[in-house]
Amino acid sequence: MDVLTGEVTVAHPELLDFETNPVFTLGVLVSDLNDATRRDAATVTIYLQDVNDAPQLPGQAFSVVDHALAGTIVGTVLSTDADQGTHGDVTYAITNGDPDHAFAIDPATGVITVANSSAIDRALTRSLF
Ligand SMILES: [Ca+2]
Ligand SMILES: [Ca+2]
Repeated sequence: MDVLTGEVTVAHPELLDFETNPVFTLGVLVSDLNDATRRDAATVTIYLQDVNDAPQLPGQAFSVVDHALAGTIVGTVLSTDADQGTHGDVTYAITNGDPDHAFAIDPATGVITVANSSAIDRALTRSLF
């Protein structure tokens, strides 16, 4: 806070995290520059406005048996999102690495299933020869 103008600015942005602490209550003192005994104090409340944080997706590994039937559950991708409410909603998609659509991912739950059993076999064949 500027001593003369009273302007409140952000000094340490890393401390402003809505998910950690959404409200700051500051004790503020005003003093007469010529006579510090003439003063008043009050609390100033600062409410952080939530911003939509990006979800975090750590790398994960699953295994599935060869010749697994379509519909077999391979695993559930786990992600985190710091936000509450609709800003915490996420959707999943497979974007590459599966040209034959051997697998499917549930966009809402992150559950990966076998979508095309023969595509898994083809992929194995390709990698063997
Ligand atoms: Ca947030
Ligand atoms: Ca979010």
